[in-house]
Amino acid sequence: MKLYEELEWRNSIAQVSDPEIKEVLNNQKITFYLGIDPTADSMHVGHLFGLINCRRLQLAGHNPIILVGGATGMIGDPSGKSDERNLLNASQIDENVKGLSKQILKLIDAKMVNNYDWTKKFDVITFLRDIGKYFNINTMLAKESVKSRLDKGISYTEFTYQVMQALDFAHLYKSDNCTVQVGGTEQWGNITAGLELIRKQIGHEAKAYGLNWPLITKSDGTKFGKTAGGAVWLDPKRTSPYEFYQFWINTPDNDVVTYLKRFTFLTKEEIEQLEQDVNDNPHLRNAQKALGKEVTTLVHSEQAYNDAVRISSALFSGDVKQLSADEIEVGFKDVPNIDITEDINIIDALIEAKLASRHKSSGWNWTTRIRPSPRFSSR
Ligand code: 383
Repeated sequence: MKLYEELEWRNSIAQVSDPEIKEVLNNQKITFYLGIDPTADSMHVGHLFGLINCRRLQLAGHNPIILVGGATGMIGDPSGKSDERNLLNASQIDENVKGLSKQILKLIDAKMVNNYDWTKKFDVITFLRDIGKYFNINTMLAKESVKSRLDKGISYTEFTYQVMQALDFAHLYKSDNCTVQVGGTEQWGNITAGLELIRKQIGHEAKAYGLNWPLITKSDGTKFGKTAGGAVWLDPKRTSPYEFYQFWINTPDNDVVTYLKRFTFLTKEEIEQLEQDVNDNPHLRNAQKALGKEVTTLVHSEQAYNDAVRISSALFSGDVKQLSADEIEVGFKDVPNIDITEDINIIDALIEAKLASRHKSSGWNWTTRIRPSPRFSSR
């Protein structure tokens, strides 16, 4: 399978700026980039999908650049956001750039750039005269990221974001002959702003392309990448490898095959085999186990994966004696718990931990209904 067909098979292409990109990706060697804003000091599983896609392009011979947005992070991308963002301060952004860069390099051997390096040189007059003139307000207003905010309001700061991202693409096109920008679907407006700027600055002979991958959806309609404990982060201090593993292991049967395609480097044959297994032996959860193994090993390590499996099966069988105190704490993090400071009877303890609820049945009799505690998945 050629690269483009493989990306399609892996449900990893939502739209492209020009069908010609298929020929470019399948038969040429190009430089492409993905941008990540330093809004936190860690990436989450949504970013992981992007980096895995970049890795697929790299394995097929293309040359990746990962841009960390030291400049754009100061502005705030309105794309996909219904509210104005709070501005982050410069030292926070510096910290975040460091955290992200370390994580990125662990996943992909890419050239890393920071758009602060070329954006900082602009003064207001140069920016408005040399760059602003290329942008048409009607086009800018028509971008989904702006249009969807017109009722609620959007600051001039966030409105300008698309110009900043466009500048980056034009800069990398010139400095590195970077001809493709990739990103999730909500980045379409920013990516096409860059394509337009390149055409206006360089001319119609300029060959540049945009590629979007789809937003990951879940069959039950809930948001991908969130658990009861919040977002699923790549930083083991935010989301332990055990929780990370549990997240993948708990993938519903309806989603597991597309996640295997999107998040692992298993081959088509291996995934088709697992798909067969979901149909024939769903109770064995072999596809979920393979998914948990591949992604946990990729992001953390084989050791972390082995530990996660051990914690999971100890908790499932109830044999917690074999776990260390730290492992028990990790395993019980999202389980209702209370601190017991003084004598408390078991019923009150269960109620306080929200494992049971008290309800009035009749007259003076209070009864306690015990709800089943959240299940651990052994697998
Ligand atoms: C900044 C400057 C550029 C090119 C891109 C950027 C960042 C971009 C953005 N991206 C998201 C982020 O940083 O905000 N404006 O969190 C996410 N990406 C990728 C992918 C995704 C997007 O980093 O869909 C998920 O991970 O595009 O939400 O010159």
